[in-house]
Amino acid sequence: MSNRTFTMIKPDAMKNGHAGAILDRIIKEGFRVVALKMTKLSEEKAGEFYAIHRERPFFGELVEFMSSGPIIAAILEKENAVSSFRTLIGATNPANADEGTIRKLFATSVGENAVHGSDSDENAAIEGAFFFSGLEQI
Ligand code: RTP
Ligand code: MG
Repeated sequence: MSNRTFTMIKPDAMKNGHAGAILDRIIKEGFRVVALKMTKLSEEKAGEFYAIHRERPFFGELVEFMSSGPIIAAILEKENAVSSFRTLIGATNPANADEGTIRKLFATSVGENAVHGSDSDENAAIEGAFFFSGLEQI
């Protein structure tokens, strides 16, 4: 099992001023920041990142939302990083997220849900490499 995952602080959380609190929480939960940057996705890049969802009814909205403003992308390290981070962020729909999870605290809706977390070790590696070169991973 790999010890790395990939996350994004999504445009809603950036716009609502939650980026600092989210990063603080992630670090306090024991994740080490391996790489981090603020950037803005074009529609094309957002579509490429979420290509797995291109047949889903929400794909257009997702691409529009994810390219609507700046994001923070980061690679994180911790034991069982992928599952541990998904527990920390909570369910996709904040209405179903456990108390105290990042999405419960900071998400707006099922579409605008504050953070991304990789769903497998394989995708964590692919998604990390989408944003960061090897030299940028400390
Ligand atoms: P993520 O990939 O962003 O960490 O979220 P997730 O695994 O919890 O959820 P996933 O099924 O992978 O969906 C990716 C993102 O698409 C948006 N979404 N909108 N309107 C909708 O019903 C709907 N469903 C999903 C969300 O932004 C979700 O995080
Ligand atoms: Mg997902």
